[in-house]
Amino acid sequence: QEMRNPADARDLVGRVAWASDGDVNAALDAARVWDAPAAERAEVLRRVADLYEAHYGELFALCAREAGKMVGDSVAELREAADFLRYYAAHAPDAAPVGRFACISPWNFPLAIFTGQVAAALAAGNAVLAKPAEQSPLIAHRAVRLFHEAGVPRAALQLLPGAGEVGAALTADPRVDGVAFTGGTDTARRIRAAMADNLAPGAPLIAETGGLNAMIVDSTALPEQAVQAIVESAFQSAGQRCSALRMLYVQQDIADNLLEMLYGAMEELGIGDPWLLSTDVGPVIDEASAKKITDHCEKYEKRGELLKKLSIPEKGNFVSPAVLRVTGIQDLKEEIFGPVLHVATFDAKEIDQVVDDINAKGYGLTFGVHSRVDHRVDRIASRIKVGNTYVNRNQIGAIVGSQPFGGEGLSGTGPKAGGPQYVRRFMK
Ligand code: UN1
Repeated sequence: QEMRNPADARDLVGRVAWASDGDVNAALDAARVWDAPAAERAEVLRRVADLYEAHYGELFALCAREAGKMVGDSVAELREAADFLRYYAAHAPDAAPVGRFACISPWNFPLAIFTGQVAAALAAGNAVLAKPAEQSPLIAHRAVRLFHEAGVPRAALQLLPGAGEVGAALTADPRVDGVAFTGGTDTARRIRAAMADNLAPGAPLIAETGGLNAMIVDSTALPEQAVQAIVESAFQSAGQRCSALRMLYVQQDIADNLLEMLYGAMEELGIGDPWLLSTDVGPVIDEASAKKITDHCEKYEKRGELLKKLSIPEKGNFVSPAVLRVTGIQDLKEEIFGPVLHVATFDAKEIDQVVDDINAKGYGLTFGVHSRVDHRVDRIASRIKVGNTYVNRNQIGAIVGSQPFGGEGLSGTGPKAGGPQYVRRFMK
């Protein structure tokens, strides 16, 4: 299978052979838990972090060429991956591991989340079967080579690149003892069902899934700060983060001014080749994704509810960052994984109702609030049901160790990644 650059299909990044059923079977037979002492495992994981940092140029290039990541995002990606390695190394327990762990990771953080799952499972001494997203196997392959170079035994970490079939084969095989998964809520449900049918009762599933993340901006918010936070939360990484802002509520008294300022800020975004330092918004991951996002926006445009759209390069999987008008979060049927922001206004008296509407969707990943009234912030934050609440800042880019990341409800099982409970879930 050829892997091509999402910004420019002429750029052939590399080739990958998918794992067959026979490969999955052989890997499960060969898998052995990593029975080195905890201190030694921790030492090796810290060495992986050092190797990642030493190979930064190559990893940035793979992030850009295989996953369409702009330079700032690639730097954050490597930073987070190294942080996960060192943080979980610091939590490596002298206790029995669960056993064979399947780690199924997404393309939107092809190094960071891939590394986070694998590092936690290895810190606890598990045998890992790593299945990266089919859109980003080359980065995962380079990462696994660096794990092995640092001293992780080959039988403790095996790479199984492939599409859904490989994940399905792993999660339905009784030789697997636990699963870590980041991706869509529907896939998580299928994994849970397959595990219930085939794995030992009590096999852990650690799932981090989607969200319909909202932000509330009230009339006391500092507009310049709110606008910067909105632009970053909705459009950075081309909106391809499960933490990204999808649904903005602006108090109607300030809406006209705030939205005018937002459209002006959007005009300043550089959209294009992620390898250029001038680029703020790169392509989306593939054609199928671009089509789904574009179709969604066209539906709103036909109804006269497209408020703002930017122009984009003609070639490559680019979609226009856009702002769409809705009456509220109840209008959103599903997570649109791209640079698309839905906006509604609210009257000051309705603020509790807005929070109830957000909670009623059943997701619970990130939430943002901009206000200079402390008691209002406290009331909203205490009523909203999400994993991560951000006040007067953007709502993406959780920092390992200080901002454990993860949701509740339809957004995930916990424990939070980059938090003190995470590695425990990989222990028996
Ligand atoms: C995801 O997009 O799959 O805080 C979750 C953040 C990241 C999100 C990761 N840790 O933006």
